[in-house]
Amino acid sequence: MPMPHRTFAEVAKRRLVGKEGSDRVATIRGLLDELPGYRNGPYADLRKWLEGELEQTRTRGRVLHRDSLQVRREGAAQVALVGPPNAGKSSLLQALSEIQIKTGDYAFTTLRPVPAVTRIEGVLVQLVEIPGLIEGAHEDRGGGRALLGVLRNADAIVFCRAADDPPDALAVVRREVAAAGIEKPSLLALTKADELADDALAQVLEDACVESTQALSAVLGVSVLDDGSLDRLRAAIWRLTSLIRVFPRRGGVVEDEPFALAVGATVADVADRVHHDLARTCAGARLWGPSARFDGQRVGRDHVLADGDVVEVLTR
Ligand SMILES: Nc1nc2c(ncn2[C@@H]2O[C@H](COP(=O)(O)OP(=O)(O)OP(=O)(O)O)[C@@H](O)[C@H]2O)c(=O)[nH]1
Ligand SMILES: [Mg+2]
Repeated sequence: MPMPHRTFAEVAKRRLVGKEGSDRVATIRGLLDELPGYRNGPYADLRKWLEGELEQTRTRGRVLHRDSLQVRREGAAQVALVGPPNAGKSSLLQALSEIQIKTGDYAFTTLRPVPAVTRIEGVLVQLVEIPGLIEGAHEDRGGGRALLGVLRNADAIVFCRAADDPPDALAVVRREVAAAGIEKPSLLALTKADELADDALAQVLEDACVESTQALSAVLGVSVLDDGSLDRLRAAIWRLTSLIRVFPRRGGVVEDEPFALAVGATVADVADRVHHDLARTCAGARLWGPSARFDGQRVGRDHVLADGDVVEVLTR
């Protein structure tokens, strides 16, 4: 004698509460097995409902899986390289870091976000190449939702476009980023600058500055063959992060590795970086550098620091 269909429905709902993924799939399969095999009537309706649940659970699983391309953060900031296929993103990533990655003279060489760490101004910054943003990406074309998800997580964006490509080569990508509601500090790198003569490049730079008035903090030409241009790009990326470097001084010795702190950071924040306990006992600091009025100035714990300051924390 089968369980009355109303009871069955109650039992099924109760068993599914709080279950997700493979657990939910297994529970639904079990219920389907228990269900009497009538082709019509209330049991058939229950079967249809359970089969629908099964399909939905599987889709949710796939979406969850595809949306989790997330790149593990490293370093003080994460900066995304975004641009049309073949813009030279991988080449830049490689030139700015130590990784070996595939570059190619054809579109879509890179298929997944690729992270690499670079040292800028003595601080480690993570760069991530976001490949393959195509028209309709914000509606998940080409797996765009997951890629945009990675971008959403970044602190800043370097838009890349080959200097000898038409200006609208980047338009699609910028539209998709905007349509996804992503706004970050950003700059435009006109790549492969070596492919153009100086005056042609100057013209492209000027045009790009005029066209992209919105939300670009810098436009610069770069070439992986020109170290000077890469240094300028590094400096511009650093400014995008809105971080300052503060060098701790201990026992009269300035450390090589600066702390990267948010603009507005105080002496107390430095103390906290050294050690949480130090944040409590910190009475102020001796200070050298841009925010000091003179070398070794005594300042309080609330003193706001500037990029390049050297700080020796004093305790009570
Ligand atoms: N002359 C010159 N060629 C470059 C420069 N940077 C990249 N290239 C060339 O441009 C082509 C594409 O470079 P990639 O770095 O693979 O471009 P990408 O944007 O990563 O491309 P996808 O991953 O396919 O989207 C390659 O043939 C590179 O050698 C540059 O500064 N100067
Ligand atoms: Mg690439």
